[in-house]
Amino acid sequence: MKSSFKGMRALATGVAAGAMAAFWGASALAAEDLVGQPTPGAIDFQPGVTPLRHDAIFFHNAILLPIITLIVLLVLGLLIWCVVRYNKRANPVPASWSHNTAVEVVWTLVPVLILVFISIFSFKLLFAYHDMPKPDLTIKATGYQWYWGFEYPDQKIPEFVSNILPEDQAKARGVPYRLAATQPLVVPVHKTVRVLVTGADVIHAFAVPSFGIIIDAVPGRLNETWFNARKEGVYYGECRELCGKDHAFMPIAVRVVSADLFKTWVDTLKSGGIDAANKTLPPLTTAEVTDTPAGA
Ligand SMILES: [Cu+2]
Repeated sequence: MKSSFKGMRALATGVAAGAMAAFWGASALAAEDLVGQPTPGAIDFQPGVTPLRHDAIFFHNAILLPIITLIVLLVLGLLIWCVVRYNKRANPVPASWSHNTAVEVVWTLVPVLILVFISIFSFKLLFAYHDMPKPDLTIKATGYQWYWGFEYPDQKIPEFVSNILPEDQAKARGVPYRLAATQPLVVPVHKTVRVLVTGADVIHAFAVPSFGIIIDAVPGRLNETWFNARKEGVYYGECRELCGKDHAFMPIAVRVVSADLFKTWVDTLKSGGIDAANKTLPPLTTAEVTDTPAGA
C-alpha cells in the first residue's frame, strides 16, 4: 500500500517536473518570437503591435490564465484527495449522508462571482474594440474564393487583388510561403486604420493576429474593425473562416510604413500603377522577415 503510494507520488512529481520543463523551455523559445508571423514551436500569442492586441494579451495572461490555473489545480487536488482518502481500502465503510446546503450554495455562488469578475475586464475589452477613434484611413477588404481584394476609397484607389505568393517566389524573396501575398496591404504607422470587410461569394474572415483583429467577411454585409499599428514592419494574417478548398491559401500581408512612404506609395500607384508603387517600398529586411523553416 505504502510503496504504491510512493510510486504514484514519484510518477506525479516526474510528470509535473516534465510539464514545467516543457513550459519553461517553450517560454524561453517564445522570448525570441518572430514579429508579425507565427514562430515554429512557440506557445503563447504572437507579439502585438497595436493597443487592442496588448489589451487582449493582458486579459488572457493576467486575468484568464491565473484563474483557469487555480481552478484546474483545485479540481485536480479534490480529485486526488477523493481517490486517496475515500477509496475502498482507505475508507471501507462510506458515510451514508447526502446533500449539504452550505456546500451547494458555495459552489453555485463562487463560479458566478468568478464570471462576474471576468466580465468586468471582458466588457472593457469588448467596448475598446467597438470604440474606434476617428479613422485616418479607410480600407475595404473583400474576401473571394480564394483571394483578397483591397480598395482605398479615401485615396480613390480601386480594388486590387492579392493572391498567395507561389512557393518558388516566396523562397526566392525569403518570405514565408503561405503567409506572403502577391500584393501587400500598405498602411501608415501610428494611424487609425478602419477596415471595412465583406465577402463576395461565401463567408471568409479577415484576421491579423499581431493587430489583434478578426472579423467575418459576410456577403451582403459590411463589417468594420480597426487597428493602429505602432511599429513599422510586415504583419501576416489569413482567412479565418472555412471557405472552401483553398481556404488555407488566401493569406493577408500588411506592410506598415512611415506616413511619408505611404504617401509616396499612393501617389506612385495613382500615376504609375501598383507594380511601380510596390517598387517604392524597401525590400523586406531579415529583421522584419525570417524564413519559416521547412515543414513548419
Ligand atoms: Cu476565405
